[in-house]
Amino acid sequence: MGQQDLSKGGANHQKARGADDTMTSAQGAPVSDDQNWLKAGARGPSLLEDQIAREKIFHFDHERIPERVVHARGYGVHGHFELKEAIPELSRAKIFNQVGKKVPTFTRFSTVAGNKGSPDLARDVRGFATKFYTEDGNWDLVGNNIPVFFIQDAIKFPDLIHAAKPAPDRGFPQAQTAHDNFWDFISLSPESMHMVMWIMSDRTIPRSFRFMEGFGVHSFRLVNAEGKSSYVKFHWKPKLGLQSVIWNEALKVNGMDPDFHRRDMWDAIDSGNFPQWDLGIQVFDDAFADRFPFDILDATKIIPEEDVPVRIIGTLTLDNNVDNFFAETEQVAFCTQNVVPGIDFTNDPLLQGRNFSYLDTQLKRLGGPNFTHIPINAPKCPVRHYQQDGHMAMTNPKGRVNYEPNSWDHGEGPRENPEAGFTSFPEPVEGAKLRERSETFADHYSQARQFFISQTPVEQTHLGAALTFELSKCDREDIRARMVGHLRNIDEGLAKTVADGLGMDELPAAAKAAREPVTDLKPSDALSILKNGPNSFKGRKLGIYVADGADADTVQALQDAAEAAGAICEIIAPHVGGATLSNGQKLKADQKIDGGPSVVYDAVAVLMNEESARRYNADKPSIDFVNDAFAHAKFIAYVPAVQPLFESAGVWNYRDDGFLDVSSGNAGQFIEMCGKLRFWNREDVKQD
Ligand code: HDE
Repeated sequence: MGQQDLSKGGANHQKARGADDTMTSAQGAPVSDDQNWLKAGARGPSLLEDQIAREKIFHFDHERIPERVVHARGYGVHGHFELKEAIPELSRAKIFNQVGKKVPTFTRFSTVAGNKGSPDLARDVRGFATKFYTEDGNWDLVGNNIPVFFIQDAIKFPDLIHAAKPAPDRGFPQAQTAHDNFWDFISLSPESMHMVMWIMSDRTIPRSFRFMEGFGVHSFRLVNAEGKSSYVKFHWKPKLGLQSVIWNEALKVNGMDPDFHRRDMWDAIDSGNFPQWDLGIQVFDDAFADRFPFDILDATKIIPEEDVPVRIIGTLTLDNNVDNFFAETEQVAFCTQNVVPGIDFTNDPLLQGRNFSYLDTQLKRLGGPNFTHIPINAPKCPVRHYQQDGHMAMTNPKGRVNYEPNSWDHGEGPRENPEAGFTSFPEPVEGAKLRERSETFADHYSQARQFFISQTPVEQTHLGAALTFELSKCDREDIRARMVGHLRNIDEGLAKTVADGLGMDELPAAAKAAREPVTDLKPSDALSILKNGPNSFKGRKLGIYVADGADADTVQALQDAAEAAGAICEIIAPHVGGATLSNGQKLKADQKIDGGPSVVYDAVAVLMNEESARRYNADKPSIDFVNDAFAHAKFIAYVPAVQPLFESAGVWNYRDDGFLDVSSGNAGQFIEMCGKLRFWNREDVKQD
């Protein structure tokens, strides 16, 4: 029998119970009293004899499992992958062989450095891991929202993570890289410089999981039925386009709603707005690899989309929230080694190390080798082997035979199958055993520069500000100087901005480059977020701050226009009970103003009569609502009556083209404006 669903009235212990819903112990014995421990006399000592109470407490005491050593904070959702273009000429993987084929999936998004309870909008890389339950077993594509990584060799991973996590003596800072240990390590690791550009860009403060890309990072292999191999890089492209928040906004969101990203995902799926990503592949051969100026085995490099276009072959739809966070999101065990016939590894030294680490870590985290028996990890295809026993074994095979070859099963038991089974691509390998980094991995600055020059001016400004902020949290001046020395090899202007921002008297010497950088790399539009925005307000959220006297038609028109654009609308009011509109109608609020600040919306509207605007013009949450929306370059709809409030917020005289007076039936025009997502011109304006 399954667990009782406590959401269906389990709390009312006094209600007379039918036989079906009687509470039981874990052993199934009916429980008569779940409120009182067995005692010797009503005021006497509790008795050890109480097997019911002891079992309950025992189980509670052991509820925790170790959190993931990285990517502890995460959020998982179910979905499916549908193939749009078959590629049998490239891969014999069954998931890629038939257009229209649907494969169930489970995707977990995560931050890297923070612990399980850390805020969602930490400046951090996001994990984007997908388990495909294919008919040939589970394929795990364990990627990030950034296509490169900090290090080139897995042996450095523990150092990187130790440096990024809280310092071991003081146990802080939590979920942030703005501290000495991180920048010390990074400034001593020139190979990290390309990744540094990505993590200091707005990629690490995504607006939502729904608006970010995913990347498999490494070069993998696709292998077809004839055994021919091609290299491949995997990409996830969000259908809703890319979007990030502003750093100041992220800091405030983390205080206001540490669950901002998981709530966004839950709400989207719960309301039927299923997020989708296209799966793209960049396919190339040895000839390309040989002429490419960087090593395709080096995970600190991308292959620009201009060099090898991304070919879309299918779509991931996330359409089902989990039933139980622990059972699914916590217990899911991704392993990079989980590939299926037709997909294979390359010699990328980072990938090779990961193939050990992920399996190894599940043993510690989930407590034994049988984690594949846990439903979220169990393949959805037949599983036949002679592995047995171990902690928590759920699916031991029946019968006498547990080895092979054997003469018991008359050839009917599981046997290896050279045709259908996984075969490693027979790449010829030779070489002396040595601990050495290939010379072809030595250029650390060229693609860092390419990333920087591919950004729009707004994005370049954000990147410079992020570096300045992070390094300003770094006490040791020699570390700051070492970092600026690296920046000089990437872009002199950026180095100067950061040096000025840190108040340095002079520019430190440029770092010594191990190899002369390739200087003529062209900008790549695919690397910019703003060049890949959606130009639509679909899937975004409008916050309408309504107080008494707001014009009912205007509120309705905005709600209708937002809905027509596929956006979500929330009403905020001084009281959660709502506000009385011009027509006397009481409009219920989704949020009270101090629980619904503008930072959690993509655009805002402020609608009230003049009396209300005067009443709230000294109200701090109301002022912050307007002021933050302005500071974060959001589009703002208003009516003339709000002047007293907007004056208090210091924005009335600064109304620019990102503001729209919506009192003349032009709500649709406002929602169209919002498709640009932010009014970036405002970032130059200084307020009083
Ligand atoms: Fe991971 N990584 N990683 N990583 N990683 C883990 O596995 C590791 C790397 C990534 O939602 C751990 O199950 C090593 C790159 C994601 O459950 C661990 C190296 C990329 C997740 C581990 C890397 C990733 C993890 C911790 C350097 C992007 C979360 C818990 C060689 C391509 C998966 C766990 C989830 C999790 C090791 C580098 C992505 C310890 C040794 C590069 C998305 O096994």
